[in-house]
Amino acid sequence: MAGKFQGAGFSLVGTFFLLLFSCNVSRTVFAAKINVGGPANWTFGFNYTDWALKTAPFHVNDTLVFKYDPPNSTTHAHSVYLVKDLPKFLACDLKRAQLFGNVMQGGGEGFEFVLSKRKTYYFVCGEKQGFHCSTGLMRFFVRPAKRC
Ligand SMILES: *[C@@H]1O[C@H](CO)[C@@H](O)[C@H](O)[C@H]1NC(C)=O
Ligand SMILES: *[C@@H]1O[C@H](CO)[C@@H](O)[C@H](O)[C@H]1NC(C)=O
Ligand SMILES: *[C@@H]1O[C@H](CO)[C@@H](O)[C@H](O)[C@H]1NC(C)=O
Ligand SMILES: *[C@@H]1O[C@H](CO)[C@@H](O)[C@H](O)[C@H]1NC(C)=O
Ligand SMILES: [Cu+2]
Repeated sequence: MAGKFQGAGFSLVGTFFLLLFSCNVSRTVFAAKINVGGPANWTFGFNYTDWALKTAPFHVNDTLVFKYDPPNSTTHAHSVYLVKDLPKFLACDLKRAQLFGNVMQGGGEGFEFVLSKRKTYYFVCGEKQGFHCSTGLMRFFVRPAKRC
């Protein structure tokens, strides 16, 4: 991009202002909405670590959407919790985990979570005392980057 504008007479300073401008645009317009799991949604047995690696980078103010059906006699319940740190994440330790999306909130348009801070978010499904998190692979972490 810089090369193209340099051809048009833009200096480094020009490029700098161009970047500033695109920062402002992306901040207000391009915060992305990302469906967790892509077409698989939020479900047992899908590798969300792999998904997060392939979907990165995430950015501050992007919205994660978790879609999962409410439980009934034939389907599993899912939920969305945040655990505090990497050891708890690796151990699927739900002690003092914070519930964000309960088992009913993933229906319809899904449960939405805005990555509003520049910090690492450790997401896990809290169902069956960590079984969905460990065996079901329903966990991933993201660290949203600044847009610029
Ligand atoms: C994220 O959104 C909040 C609220 O709209 C805004 O105040 C903040 O500046 C945004 N942060 C970034 C990095 O875009
Ligand atoms: C994912 O959710 C969408 C919208 O709720 C639904 O149409 C689609 O069938 C779901 N995909 C799977 C694999 O269940
Ligand atoms: C899930 O994906 C990660 C990253 O690609 C990989 O390291 C891991 O072995 C996968 N887990 C399973 C159970 O396949
Ligand atoms: C349970 O929910 C699933 C997914 O929403 C649906 O396909 C199925 O028909 C439901 N089963 C019953 C017994 O309601
Ligand atoms: Cu689950």
